[in-house]
Amino acid sequence: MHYEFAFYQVRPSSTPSVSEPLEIASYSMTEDCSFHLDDRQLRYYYPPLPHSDLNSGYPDKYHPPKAGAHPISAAKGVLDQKHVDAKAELFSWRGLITKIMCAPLYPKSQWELKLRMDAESGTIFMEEGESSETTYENQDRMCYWGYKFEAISTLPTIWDACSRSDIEDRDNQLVIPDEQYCSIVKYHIGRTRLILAGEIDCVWDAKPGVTPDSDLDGKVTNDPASNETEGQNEEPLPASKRRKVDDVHDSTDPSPTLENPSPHYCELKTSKKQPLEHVGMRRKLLKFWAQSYLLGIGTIVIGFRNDDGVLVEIKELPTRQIPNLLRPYAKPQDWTANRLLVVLEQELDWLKKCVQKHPPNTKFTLQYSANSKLILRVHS
Ligand code: UBG
Ligand code: MG
Ligand code: MG
Repeated sequence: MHYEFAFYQVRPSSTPSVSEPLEIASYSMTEDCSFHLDDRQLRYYYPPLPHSDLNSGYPDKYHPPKAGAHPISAAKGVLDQKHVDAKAELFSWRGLITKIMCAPLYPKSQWELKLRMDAESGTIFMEEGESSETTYENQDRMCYWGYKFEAISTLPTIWDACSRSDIEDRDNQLVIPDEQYCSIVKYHIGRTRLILAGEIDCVWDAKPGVTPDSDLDGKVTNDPASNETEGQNEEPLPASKRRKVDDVHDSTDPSPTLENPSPHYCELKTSKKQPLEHVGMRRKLLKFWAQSYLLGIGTIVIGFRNDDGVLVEIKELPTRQIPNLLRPYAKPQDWTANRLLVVLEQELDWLKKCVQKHPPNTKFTLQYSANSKLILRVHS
């Protein structure tokens, strides 16, 4: 038995209401893939040297990722250990919601996710399914370029508390992508209450509540309990507090507060530089936007590179400016940020409705395979 969701059947609708993603917990993963309920892996943005060569250190100083796809129970475990009793209808990795939301942008991609509704809480947990990731030429080196950009664009603590070598030796340090700092946020998109977990590359300025402590080997710490903000943001927000997709000068948008660090976070990306007239460039920027928007990340820094992996330009962009940046170049058939949010709202409604028709703990796979529709398969 299966259900289908076709993108051409998405009903025209106004952009759904989306509340501000509120961080309810954060944690760190170390190279040995163990989880720590603190901010030890939080990094701080500091621009790299212009014209840096992203090949530097490859492969000698590279420890390729070995963690594999993470089960969503890992993020749920963090909430349990921190005694955060947050409720949601859907609990997933941010990257998987990015996949669902951006599926219409990539009609040739193929992926599979696994879903299951927990009997006790009624929450639908979603995680990676069987991977059918195709490899492409030079993939390992190009992935390294992305990780290397992260290594040379960040510091272990705020600039003031860094040693000269922390700053000047960034190009010589090991590149270890399994070292990660992650944030777990709670909010609603349209009618769906979500908890999403995802990796945060760095903080743009500083994380509220975190202060550098020189006794801790240059690392910073944070009291995990200070993140436990259960109970906030449960109800849909009034119109005046809702997030706007593309209003750069939106005076109603809440400014960063001590309680919520998400707008201080920063996503680092690398990309070949192409003009915005190029459909591939517009599509890529929209995906960068979606990935960051879904965790409430305030800034995206793009390291544009040439074909040889040498940085040619560094662009620092507030996440919410990206839809405005793309607008003058959009063709009538282009997917826009607003349309992707409309699709996502309806996809989430459809998923909930289908899953709730079956007893808890029924297993589902959600498949996308180059046919402009999602297929939800029910397994007995
Ligand atoms: P996303 O999708 O928003 O991506 C955020 C960041 O996670 C990326 O940064 C990458 O640094 C990393 N990441 C995402 N997908 C992969 C991937 N396929 N392989 C390696 N890194 C990835 N995560 C790991 O930390 N280590 C792994 O070895 C790893 N292996 C994976 C293998 C497979 C087959 C799949 C499907 C996923 C794998 N992941 C791995 C991803 C995790 O399952 C998990 O999704 C992620 O760690 C955190 O979730 P999100 O932040 O939601 O992920 O976008 O700048 O390139 P950037
Ligand atoms: Mg990353
Ligand atoms: Mg990144």
